[in-house]
Amino acid sequence: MVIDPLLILDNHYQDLNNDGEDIIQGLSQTPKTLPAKYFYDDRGSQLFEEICQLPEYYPTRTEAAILSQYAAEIAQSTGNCELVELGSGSSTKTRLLLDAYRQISDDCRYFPIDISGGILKNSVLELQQAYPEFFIQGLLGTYEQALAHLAAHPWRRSRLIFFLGSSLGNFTPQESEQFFKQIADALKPGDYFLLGIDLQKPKNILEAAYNDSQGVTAAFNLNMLSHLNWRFQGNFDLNLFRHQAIYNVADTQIEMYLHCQASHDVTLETLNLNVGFAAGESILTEISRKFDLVDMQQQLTVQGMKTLKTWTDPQQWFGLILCQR
Ligand code: AVJ
Repeated sequence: MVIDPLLILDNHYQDLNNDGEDIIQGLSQTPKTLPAKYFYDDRGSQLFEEICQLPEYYPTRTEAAILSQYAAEIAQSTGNCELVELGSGSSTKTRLLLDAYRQISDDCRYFPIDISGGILKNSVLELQQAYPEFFIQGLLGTYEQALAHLAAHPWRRSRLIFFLGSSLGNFTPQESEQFFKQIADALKPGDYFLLGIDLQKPKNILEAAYNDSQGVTAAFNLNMLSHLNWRFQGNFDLNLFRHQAIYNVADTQIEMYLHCQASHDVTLETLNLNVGFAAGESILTEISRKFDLVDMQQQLTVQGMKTLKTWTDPQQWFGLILCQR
């Protein structure tokens, strides 16, 4: 069976190419902010894959270790399911889950969702080769578009939505509440949600993970400006910005900044936007919240998703929560 590798969700290009309202908003604020989703053009997704291999960046390998130990138990707990992954990227860790589901089912479906078309298409083509018995199709779009699509396409059997890598950390508390509502809407009673979250830990470990010695995280952060340059005909000069990540202990979140080195103006032609930058001014490009496993279970319960089981590593650096609507 030949399956189109990608399904482009409604208005994907409109949302990403023509809109940019969120950029105008963020750059007109004081302090300036930019939405973290703009990290992920194809180059950004590539750089993120490199981050995942860094010695200082513990989340990916810690979560992968938990998954390799417990994937079979997760599959046993849910039984045969339609598998939907939000922000799948290269789907490397996903293989651990797909291997486990392949053991318990002979008609698996897997829908990875991502905003980077290049990486999504490549990973779907590879997975179709590796799992010929699966129906695999990438959904190209934002989380909002994907969850709206899923809510409009209920699956008669069970569905498991998974959201790994602590990508939830990019959302403010209000945004996560909204997001959990959208997840619940895309599930019917009895369906499952598997969430991977990075847990609170000492500041020095966290800051090292986001200020790596090889400068890959710095390149990833600066790449957001290149992305805006090509997507919106901008003229950000990457040499005028410096990367820094700090752990805000009070808010238990990493904050990634681009600090402006010299006063200058930037234009984004297709957004009709001209912005002044002062020397020493900074753009907040990302928050990466660090969570408490018990707290998170309570928040999920409030949204009607009850925890079935949690897993963590021996150091309790990362947690997985399986819940049911
Ligand atoms: C993909 C959002 C989970 O917050 O750790 C990695 C992104 N930023 N290094 C994270 C990121 C800097 C990552 N998430």
